[in-house]
Amino acid sequence: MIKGITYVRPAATPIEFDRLTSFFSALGFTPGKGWQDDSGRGAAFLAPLGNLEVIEGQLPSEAGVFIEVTQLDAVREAILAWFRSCNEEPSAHLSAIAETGWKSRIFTVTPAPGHTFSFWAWTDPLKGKPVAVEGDLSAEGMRFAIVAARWNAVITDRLLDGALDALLRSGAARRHIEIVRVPGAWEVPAAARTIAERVPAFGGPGSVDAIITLGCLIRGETAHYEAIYNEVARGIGQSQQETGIPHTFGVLTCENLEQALHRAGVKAGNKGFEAAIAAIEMVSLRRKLLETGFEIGDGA
Ligand code: DLZ
Repeated sequence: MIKGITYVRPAATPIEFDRLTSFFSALGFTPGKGWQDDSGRGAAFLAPLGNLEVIEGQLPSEAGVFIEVTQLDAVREAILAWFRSCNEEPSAHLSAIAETGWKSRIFTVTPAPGHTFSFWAWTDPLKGKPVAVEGDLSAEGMRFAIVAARWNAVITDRLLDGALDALLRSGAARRHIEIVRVPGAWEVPAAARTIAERVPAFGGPGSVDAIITLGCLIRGETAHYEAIYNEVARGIGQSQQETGIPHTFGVLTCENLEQALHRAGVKAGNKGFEAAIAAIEMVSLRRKLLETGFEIGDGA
């Protein structure tokens, strides 16, 4: 199961480390989980998407790292401001913006010797499509509850692991994630509903922004499988609709254990991870939709 790409930049000295971390912090990257031990230290900067691209032919620039952004001019301005804050003349280290051959614009910057990065943006990022309001994938400052069934724990533990991985790597703080275990999928809706009704709007403390529900029902091993499944889905949906708190659905319904293992990340995607990412997106989307003064076409 491929989960993500980490591109490591070795900093030759502590000064170079501080310089590069200051540079990326100034550009608005979501900070990831850093580390420090006897062998050294690391600082992580998260991006919502990553991919590994193999190119035959000429590279678009000498930089080994291409960072896609949505507002190229604003990013370049932020880099200029960063150089100014270091009392340095940027011109030797920062190229002008140029057109590429793939309907985009690009510039290259070398914030420290030997560390060159290209920033680029599509000229028409929507490619003619209408602007949509969408949630972002940063979980910083968000609070979550994960309600996970214990029944079929070999599966639900993996779903829980995937959900935690997604939340923590997207910037959520561990202290902002409440994990609730219930006996089986049947109990998931009641626990989710209790948590959802704790929000201040319902007069209770301990509010969360979203609830991630996890469970695993296996047809071959579950009497009244359809009846249980329908009731679990209905209960979770009803809790979401009646409280307004986003609930994401990570309750697997599988024919057999092998299928459940596949959906829990043994071969491909982990549905717990997906449910957590959906929760982050829905919290962000909900905040945007509730914002006053949003104008259709704003698209920010
Ligand atoms: C009883 C039962 C059965 C047969 N199968 C499952 C299952 O596949 N997945 C699951 O999460 N829970 C199962 N349960 C337990 C019920 O969900 C519930 O916990 C018990 O009936 C107690 O109310």
